[in-house]
Amino acid sequence: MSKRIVVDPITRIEGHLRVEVIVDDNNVVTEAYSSSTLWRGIETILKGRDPRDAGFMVQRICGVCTYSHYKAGIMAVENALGIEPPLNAKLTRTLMNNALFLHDHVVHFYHLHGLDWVDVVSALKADPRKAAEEAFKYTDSPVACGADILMATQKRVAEFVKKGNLGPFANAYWGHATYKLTPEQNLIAVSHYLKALELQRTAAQMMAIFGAKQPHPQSLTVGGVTCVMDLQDPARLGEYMTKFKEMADFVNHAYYPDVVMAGLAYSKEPSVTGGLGVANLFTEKEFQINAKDFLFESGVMMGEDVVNLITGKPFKVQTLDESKITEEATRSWYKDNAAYHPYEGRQEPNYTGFKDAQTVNDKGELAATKVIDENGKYTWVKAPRYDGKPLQVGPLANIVINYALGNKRVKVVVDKFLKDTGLPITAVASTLGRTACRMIEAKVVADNGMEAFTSLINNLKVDDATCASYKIDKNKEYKGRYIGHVPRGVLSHWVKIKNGVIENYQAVVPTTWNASPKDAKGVRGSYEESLIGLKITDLSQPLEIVRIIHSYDPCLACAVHVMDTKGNEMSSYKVN
Ligand code: NFE
Ligand code: MG
Repeated sequence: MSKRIVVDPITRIEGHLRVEVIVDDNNVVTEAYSSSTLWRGIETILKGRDPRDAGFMVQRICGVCTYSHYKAGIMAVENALGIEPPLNAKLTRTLMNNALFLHDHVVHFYHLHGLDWVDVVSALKADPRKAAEEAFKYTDSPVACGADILMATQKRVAEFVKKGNLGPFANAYWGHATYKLTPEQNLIAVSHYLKALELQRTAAQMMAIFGAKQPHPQSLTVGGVTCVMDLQDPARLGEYMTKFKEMADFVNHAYYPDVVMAGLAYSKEPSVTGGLGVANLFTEKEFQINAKDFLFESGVMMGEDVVNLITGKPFKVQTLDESKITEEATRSWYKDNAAYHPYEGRQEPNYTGFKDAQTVNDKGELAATKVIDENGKYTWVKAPRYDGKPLQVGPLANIVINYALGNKRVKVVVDKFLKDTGLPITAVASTLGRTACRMIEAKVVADNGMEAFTSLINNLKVDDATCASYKIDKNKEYKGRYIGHVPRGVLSHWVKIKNGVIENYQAVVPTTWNASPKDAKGVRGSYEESLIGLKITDLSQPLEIVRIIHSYDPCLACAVHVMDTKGNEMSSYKVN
């Protein structure tokens, strides 16, 4: 008899996500549903507004990647109006993007996803002296890993446990059979968890140097940037440099070695060596570092080419044809099911809810509940498709495609990681690979992000332009878009302007691609696809599901452009 497991909500993400899976008699997942249960509709709010305000409004889509949407909103309008911002503005935007990526990826690995890999309670059994030695196996200059710091870390965790309340570490699956780190390795990672909390402040300050504040910076404007005084102030520039180095040092001496350590320990754990998900990958150009170069290039790679790449056969990377992007809503809570190009996109809500079911709860009692209707609509996330096919976006897609393109800055880090872990290139096509690629992406930014800074300093000596001038002709119609790579993958914003105001605005967001429901043909999105074939050790502790979903760094606020305060079902899991 098949059983259904509901994980709702998935915590340590942004927004609200519910995952339901059907498992067979061997506890192997045979079907999966990814559902977002919240909606706000920012795209609708933008209609009729002044396009110069789009950036400010769309950055409210999300409290995490506020800068991504802000920049996307500004650049979509620039693209529509045919504006080319000056180089100083482009490079300043890159410096702010450095802050965002270094912040976001560190927070994801340590504070959101880390506890899927790290058993905090096991760290209590560690010998701090041995742990201090162990840390040197993965880097010659460990961060926050002296025996004294590790002892203090252990004491802090022990105090939580003594109080019978694990504080930030409560309600997890401690002791789960699929945790693979030794107590000493767990202690190292817990110490980095605490250190990374401090560094969140550093990264936020780094963004605020040019952005005035964080979250929701406010120094970008259509045509350029307004932080002119900061660009002329050596003290502000020096402060940026110091904070960048602090973040980069943490990436190189904590994040990198910790992922190597996890890669070695988890290389045979089936719940992370599978789960590639949708094998068609998509990434976009981002991080302009001088007049012509970007840290990352763009491309689309279909599944067979990804397989060919990792098995050493000839492969191709396609150039994006943006006319092939659509979003459809056959299985999403919207009225119009058809697949529309984003310029024509629409989002009139049609909430049909969940269906009634009987459930056995964790006490073995039968109870009435609601579950996803296998034949109906089940999420606020739309289904983006490329030429009718689902794509996976995010660090895995970005690193694999840039590796395939021979991007030297990426290749050097990937090759080092494979050498340090002894993992084969095929290991990239997995949950472990997705987590490693995010770290690799952060390291590429940490190792090269200051090039934009140097270019900016040099350019400021000969050019003081920070903003292009432009005119909006009320009698003309405009359309334009931004397509770029943000921490969770490819983000695109599409705008049509008529009579001087926004006529239609659509955001197609990374989490929308990855958390996509099935489409009209029944083809799954990447979260769902990653779960198929997964064996769950203990149905009452579905850590493997959470680990796979977290590896995408879900942001449902972005995916459905929403926020909500009530009406959320808070059950942790149910089995029937
Ligand atoms: Ni809300 Fe976002 C990023 C965007 S995610 S975090 O990165 O755009 O789908
Ligand atoms: Mg949208």
